[in-house]
Amino acid sequence: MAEPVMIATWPFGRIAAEAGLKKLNADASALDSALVGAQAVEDDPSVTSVGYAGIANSIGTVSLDACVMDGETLACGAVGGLENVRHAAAVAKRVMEKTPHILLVGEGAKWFALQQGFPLQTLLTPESVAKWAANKPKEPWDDHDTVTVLARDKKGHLGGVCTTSGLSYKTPGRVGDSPLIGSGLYVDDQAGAAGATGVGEEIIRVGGSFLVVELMRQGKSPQEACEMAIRRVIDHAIRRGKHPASVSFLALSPEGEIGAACTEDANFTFAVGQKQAVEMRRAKQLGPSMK
Ligand code: SD4
Repeated sequence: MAEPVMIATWPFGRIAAEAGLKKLNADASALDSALVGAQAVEDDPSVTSVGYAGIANSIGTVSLDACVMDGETLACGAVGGLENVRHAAAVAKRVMEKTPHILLVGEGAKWFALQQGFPLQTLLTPESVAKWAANKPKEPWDDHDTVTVLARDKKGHLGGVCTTSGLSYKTPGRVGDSPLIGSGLYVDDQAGAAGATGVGEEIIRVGGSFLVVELMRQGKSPQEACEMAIRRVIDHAIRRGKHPASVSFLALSPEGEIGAACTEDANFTFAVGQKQAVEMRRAKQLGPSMK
């Protein structure tokens, strides 16, 4: 029997890891457990960048991106630009289970969610509206954070979930890395699982999570793979004459080994749930000078 492990991004990853680890320890699959963890964050109004009470786009609409992936079967599903449904990750899982497709967006994703019995509701709260009205950042990427949850279950299978309201004040219609399989998340039992958080455009540009998993497939440890992918992000920024944006990668090997790395701007912490306990760790930060 494999030792269950769950890792999840940012301080609110603790909420995910605590909820998800209980499921893992109760013999649930990696994907189901990761979904329970991610959903606990989607439901928490104190988390203002995921699900209910997520920060709105430039016209005050909360628009969610999410995906799920199963490492045993490579089954996956995703939603982009989903409005008025708080459990975006669960809708993504239904896309995986109930349709021949992988990604549904916008009105179509909402229509599908409704058809599947998900209630429609406003995702705004008095507090999130007040924050939106008062705090417009200089750039959309000044206020964000995604929960990405990776898990290994007792059978040794891997699963992952990624869910977010994306960059605050983003352009209406903008979709980030989080619902894109291979960018925000990639999971393959035969190589490993990886997830991302940060400025989605920079993650998409390097095919982030797929890159990390492919590096593991070639024999790199999760830590080495995350660091190599972050160096790729930094290199691409430098080539374009840009300061490297906030980007972080998190990875889990089929053996349960953990890796994490981030750019200097990210200051990335993540939760690790193992046995009965959850602890917070800080990712290795890489700057241009450390290339
Ligand atoms: C996005 N990657 O929409 C998400 C935002 C995020 O930490 O993860 N922020 O680009």
